[in-house]
Amino acid sequence: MLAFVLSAVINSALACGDKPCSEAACQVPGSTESAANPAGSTVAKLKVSGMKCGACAEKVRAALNGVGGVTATNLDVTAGTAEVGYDAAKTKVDTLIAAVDATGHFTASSL
Ligand SMILES: [Cu+2]
Repeated sequence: MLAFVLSAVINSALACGDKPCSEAACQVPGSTESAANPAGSTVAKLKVSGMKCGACAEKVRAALNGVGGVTATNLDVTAGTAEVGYDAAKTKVDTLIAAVDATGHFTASSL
């Protein structure tokens, strides 16, 4: 049973790696991640479409964290939202949205 669960998790990660996340293997429960936004950071609330599992969330997180000036990324797969802490002197909301859209699997808009 445990091996099956682990296998499902690994498969979901693979499904999210190369294909759109409509794959059946991707349909595992998502997780809500949480990290504190540092004092002084600006917080953008985004709607993120296409996330179906924790592995999707990790892809979105990696895309957002790749933007210079991003200090924290909190994703809620169930709600389809992201809260992104960033340094407003280094980046802006449009850049965050563009980074998510550039994944090709997910799309973001301002909430
Ligand atoms: Cu997924």
